[in-house]
Amino acid sequence: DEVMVSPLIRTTISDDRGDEPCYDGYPASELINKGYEIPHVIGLLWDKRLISKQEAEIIKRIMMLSADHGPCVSGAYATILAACAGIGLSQSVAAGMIMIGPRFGGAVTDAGRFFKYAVDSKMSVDEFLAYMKKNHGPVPGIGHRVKSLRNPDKRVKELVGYVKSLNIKTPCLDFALEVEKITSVKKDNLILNVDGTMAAVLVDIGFPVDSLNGFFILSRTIGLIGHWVDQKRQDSRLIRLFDYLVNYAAPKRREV
Ligand code: Q5B
Repeated sequence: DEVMVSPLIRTTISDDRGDEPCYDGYPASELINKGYEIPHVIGLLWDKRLISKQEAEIIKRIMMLSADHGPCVSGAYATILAACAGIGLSQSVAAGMIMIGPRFGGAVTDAGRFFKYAVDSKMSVDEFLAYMKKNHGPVPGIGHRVKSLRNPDKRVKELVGYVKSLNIKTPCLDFALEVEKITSVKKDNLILNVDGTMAAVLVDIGFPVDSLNGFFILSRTIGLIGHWVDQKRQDSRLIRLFDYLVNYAAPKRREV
């Protein structure tokens, strides 16, 4: 007798019940044999559409440019710290991943959301900045700890230059660049950063706002794995901060 069971979950992106997985209906083998690449898989699994060659090239460039930014940034540093404490690969990468948030790497979704909101509502840059200041605080996608007008971020210049060379409509990117013109005059490190640039470009090519942080998370995972393997290869020792790196502001030892 057949037993009716109501499904526990519903999926709309993939099916593994045949002899191979299908991503939004496309068999994995066909994708690899017909010249599709990782960005196409991202398009199918994150946005349920087979993206164009041009869109795939943009995504490939975004991923390559944001795969790593050295050992000093919050994510890589956390992974290195964990690796040196003898923690395994997945947990060390997770430690780095946990750092991806509103200040570091995880500003992509909100940058996309707010730039899109401004463009859709036909706000001027001044109106947008006033709105952000009143309602949300720092503008996601703007500002960098070390990059500035005097020390430009080549990744950003490269991506903007490439996307602009394609002669496609880029309303969000254009708006974000106008925002940068105003904020960077106030303070020269308030530039359009890598999160903000990725966000604007990805919104312009139609990716859903909620998927946007995924692009940084996915790309930076490549770097985080690299940092873990690098420490392992070097048989690195446990890291313990030196006292002189800490401002001990607790009260001096006293009697009870
Ligand atoms: N102020 C990124 O700030 C940072 C402002 C602002 C208005 C803003 C800050 C910020 C938005 C989040 C964002 C992604 C925390 C950055 C990344 C990937 C990375 C990382 C790497 C990689 C840096 C000093 C003064 C204050 C603030 C004002 C700052 N940002 N005002 N809008 N957006 N941005 N994150 O230097 O008057 O003095 O109180 O939160 O987009 O993560 O390489 O490192 O690839 O790994 O620490 O590139 O900009 O300065 O926060 O002390 O602020 O500037 O209100 O004003 P800082 P803060 P005041 S890309």
